[in-house]
Amino acid sequence: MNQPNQLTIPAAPRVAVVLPCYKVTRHILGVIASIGPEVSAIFAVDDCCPDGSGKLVQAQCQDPRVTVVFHSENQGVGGAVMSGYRAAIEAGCDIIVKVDGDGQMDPALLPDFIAPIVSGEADYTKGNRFFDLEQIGQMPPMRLFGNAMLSLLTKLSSGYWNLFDPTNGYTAIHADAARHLPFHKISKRYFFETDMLFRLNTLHAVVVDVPMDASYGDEVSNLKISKIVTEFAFKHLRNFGKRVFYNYYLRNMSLASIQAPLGLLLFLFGSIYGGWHWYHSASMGQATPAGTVMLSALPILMGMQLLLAFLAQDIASVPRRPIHKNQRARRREVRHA
Ligand SMILES: Nc1nc2c(ncn2[C@@H]2O[C@H](COP(=O)(O)OP(=O)(O)OP(=O)(O)O)[C@@H](O)[C@H]2O)c(=O)[nH]1
Ligand SMILES: [Mg+2]
Repeated sequence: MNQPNQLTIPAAPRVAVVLPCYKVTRHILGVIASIGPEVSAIFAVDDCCPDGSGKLVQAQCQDPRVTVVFHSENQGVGGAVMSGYRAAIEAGCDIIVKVDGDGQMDPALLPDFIAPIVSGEADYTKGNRFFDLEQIGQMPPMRLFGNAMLSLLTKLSSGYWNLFDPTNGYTAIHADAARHLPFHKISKRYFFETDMLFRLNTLHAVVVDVPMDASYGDEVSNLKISKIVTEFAFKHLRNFGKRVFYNYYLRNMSLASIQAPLGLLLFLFGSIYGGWHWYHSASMGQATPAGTVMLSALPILMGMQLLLAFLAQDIASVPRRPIHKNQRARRREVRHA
């Protein structure tokens, strides 16, 4: 029988949980109590909570894994998560999972989020509530529609065409990827999860969806869709522009770098030229000359084809090689040492 070589047995990764806490006094102790032994450190980040969630944890939680981090001013969920990431990186943790402090995320699912990172398949994992068709049927139609639209926008702005449910906040990240994130630039409030995806794409990190159950209980959502719609649209557009510039002009040039501007130009020219002539001929009651029709139809068709070709190339360039050094690479390093 083969004796296992001691050096080739991977050291268990140190897993940390970050708990953003804001008005969660009713849930936080229960959430901490249900975090399993696979986790070695817990960072509860009190986001200047008016109800004293952090003080409550310090006073009533005996779990030795818990550290409470306090914010002197409220920063929003993103700000709280990033403080947690910093603390976990400083403590030498390998994988950092974010679980909400309000009890909406079941810590029993933690292993599902960690596994793809440990096996070297992903740098970042996030929940996706849209795998189970039975469950999708039970969701409110408006929520389904809103999520589909948001997902499409996020695919364009983040470059992760393989992901769905972009605002899902149940996530895990490898510390090697977290270390390279520009924390000061990431949106701290509702756009946080989406902006994270854009930032991860600029690092070429691999992101994988983890199927999970949706639970719509009696929680009152703080998200006012009407208020954030214009803000989201603007931020998506900005991220899309940045991403195209970084990926297709600044860091790399490819056929797509020509397809996008040429396609856009032809499409716009054909539409405006054709539209104007159409309006003119219609109001004069004349037939448009065949040459004018050709001059507008051809650029529209060519432009569309070029834009589709650009999208096809963009979809094909979703990052597939993890950036973190996985356990296998570490093992090789140990063996060569
Ligand atoms: N609302 C809010 N939550 C914060 C803030 N800072 C940290 N959090 C924490 O971030 C997590 C997510 O916030 P929620 O308001 O529950 O957001 P959500 O779960 O996406 O939305 P809901 O469906 O309304 O629960 C919770 O654990 C909060 O405690 C903040 O400034 N405002
Ligand atoms: Mg919540």
